[in-house]
Amino acid sequence: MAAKCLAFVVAGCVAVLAGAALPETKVEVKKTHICCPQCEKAVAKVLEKAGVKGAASKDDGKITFSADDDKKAQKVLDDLAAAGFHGDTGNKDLKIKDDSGVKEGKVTSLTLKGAHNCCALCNKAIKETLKKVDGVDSDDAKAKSDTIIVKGNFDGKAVVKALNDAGFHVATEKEKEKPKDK
Ligand SMILES: [Cu+2]
Repeated sequence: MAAKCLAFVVAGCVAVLAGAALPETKVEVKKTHICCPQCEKAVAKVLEKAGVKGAASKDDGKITFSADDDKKAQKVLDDLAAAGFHGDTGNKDLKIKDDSGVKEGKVTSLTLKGAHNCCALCNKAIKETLKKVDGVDSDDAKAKSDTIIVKGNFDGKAVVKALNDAGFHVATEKEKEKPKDK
């Protein structure tokens, strides 16, 4: 009986040690735009390419994954952003970067690239988001096209923020021309 108890304690210790020996960074990205199985698949592709385990769910708009360490986790977040997904990690250090390159101030036209827009539902969400921004008159967002030209008289930053808040990561044309370090 005593030996059996000891065995349990030892097994418990081994399990704890094994867990500690494999540090990993778990990330939960909330408020992303995941509206359909195609969106889920797009995220799964990014995670698979990065070599991390995780998933996206259209039910709660969350992307969850675990990486070996913070550095790797940040790289995955950068990859998700490059694929057009934006979201909130609730973490100041590990987050989807504010790298749109948009300038402060009013503009009459703004070309944005990189948004995840895989289907009519995505497109509808983008259009509805843009419509709500002060001074936006029109946009040419189309499903399956990642370029959006927004027209009107509006604050470019407000447009980018609205899209980010809706779960879409975008960048101004200039920013996208920079070579990506992969
Ligand atoms: Cu879609």
